[in-house]
Amino acid sequence: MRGGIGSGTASPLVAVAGAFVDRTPAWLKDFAIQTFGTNDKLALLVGMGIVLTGLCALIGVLGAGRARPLSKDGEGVRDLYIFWGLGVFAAVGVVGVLAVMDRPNFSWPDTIPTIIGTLVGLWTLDRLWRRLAPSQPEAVPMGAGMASRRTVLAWGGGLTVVGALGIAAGRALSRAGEVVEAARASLGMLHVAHPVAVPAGATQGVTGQTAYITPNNNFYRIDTAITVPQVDPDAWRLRVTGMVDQEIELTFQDLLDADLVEALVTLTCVSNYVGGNLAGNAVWTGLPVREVLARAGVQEGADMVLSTSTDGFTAGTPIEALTDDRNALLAVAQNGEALLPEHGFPVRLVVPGLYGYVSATKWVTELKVTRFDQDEGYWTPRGWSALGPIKTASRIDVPRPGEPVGAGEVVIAGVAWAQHRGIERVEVRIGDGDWQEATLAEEPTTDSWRQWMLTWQAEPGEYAVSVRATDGAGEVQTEEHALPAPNGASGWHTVDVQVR
Ligand SMILES: Nc1nc2c(c(=O)[nH]1)N[C@H]1C(S)=C(S)[C@@H](COP(=O)(O)O)O[C@H]1N2
Ligand SMILES: [Mo]
Repeated sequence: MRGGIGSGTASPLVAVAGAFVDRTPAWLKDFAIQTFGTNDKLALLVGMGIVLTGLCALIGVLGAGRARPLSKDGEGVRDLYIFWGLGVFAAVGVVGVLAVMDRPNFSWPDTIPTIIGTLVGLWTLDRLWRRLAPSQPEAVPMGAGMASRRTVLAWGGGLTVVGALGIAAGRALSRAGEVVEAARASLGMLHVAHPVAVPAGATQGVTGQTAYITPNNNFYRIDTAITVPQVDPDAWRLRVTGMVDQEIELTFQDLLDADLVEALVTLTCVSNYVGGNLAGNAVWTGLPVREVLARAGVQEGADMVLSTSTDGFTAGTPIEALTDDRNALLAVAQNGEALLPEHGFPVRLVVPGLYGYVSATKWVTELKVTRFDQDEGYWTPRGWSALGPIKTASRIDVPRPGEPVGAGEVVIAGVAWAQHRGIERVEVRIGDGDWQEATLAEEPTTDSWRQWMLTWQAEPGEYAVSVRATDGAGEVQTEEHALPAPNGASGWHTVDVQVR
């Protein structure tokens, strides 16, 4: 996968967006996720579109030499405008090439489309502008401007068609998406040594309460990838490198042939706000990471595994979380189905108890055994903590804020999580009343969230309803309010409920 031609990013737009994401500081990532949620990438592309349109307008104005000539020598001034117009266009092209070179797995052929596009654009603009710019401005006959405009439109239309054909040809040539679809579909029954069954008691079934298992197509998605990596499982390799007795390499088939285990694990994003929904629960099928690390032989002094994705993302995970008895998996399936491409097909990491940014590498291709004083994960130099244990959290799903309820019996319900420590108690406070203990659903494992509910005899009025959880170690969820950066939000989720 590494260094292979075509595994880099050839599209200048995608490359610039990717390079931008890589340089996003913590506060901006935070803002983007809070403002745009999972549409943050779309927002970025729209923003880029606006900037590009502005630049094109500038290039157009410059090239057409609309500004009043500064001297009698109109022709010279026009040449100057054309020079600057082409200059700005070339600069945009250079930025595109630099961004393509900045991308993971870069190889020189990736720059070809951007270079050709820029050269064709420069040549076309130059020809157009020279047609528009007659050498004797006063000798332009009436109506000549109209003819020129028609010419410009014809050229513009022609180029648009050529561009569209180019994109279509590119799509047809890259069959990656189809290969991945076929591979996902052909992944049959997995050989699972330790299956899990979800007990019925894990679900309380209150209307509006978060489902215990999150459907795959409804699972939150957070990553830095502008386009979803399409990784052919036949070409996929996992390399285990660094402080090991012997480097090893696994194929996808090696994984499928191993004794796979199933585990219920709730993933959570460090960017989740109090009450937010960047968390999801699934049954994951995979090979315990500790078995792979044992095969390679971890050397004395290592304290971190740096996992790397095809897209260049990395996560630094404390080695004990990957070698102790918890279900840290190289996962190949989510809720019994091959991973979706956006959730890491063919293989991703899932580690109970740690936020995704330090553990849940999707499209994972390398595990480097190393030390925290020698390596750091993707988000660490961008203002996020090197360590990311998940903070105890609880959320009120119903009643929803802004949806008044009738007086009488009202069910307050939600979920709480403290992965790998478990949830021991959930309490609810209504208005300035006492904390009341909620009823907990069954907890099949401490690694997943736990549903809770409380029935309330509500009288008309306005109430602030708060929730707090106590983890398996007896630690009460802190009231102290913290924003997501640098190591996760904290504070009690409070909802204003209106009873009529
Ligand atoms: N390759 C890659 N893996 C990644 C990320 C990423 O940006 N790139 N983001 C991580 C983060 S921040 C989270 S919270 C989880 C989210 O996993 P999901 O999108 O399957 O919910 O993936 C993790 N794995
Ligand atoms: Mo995340």
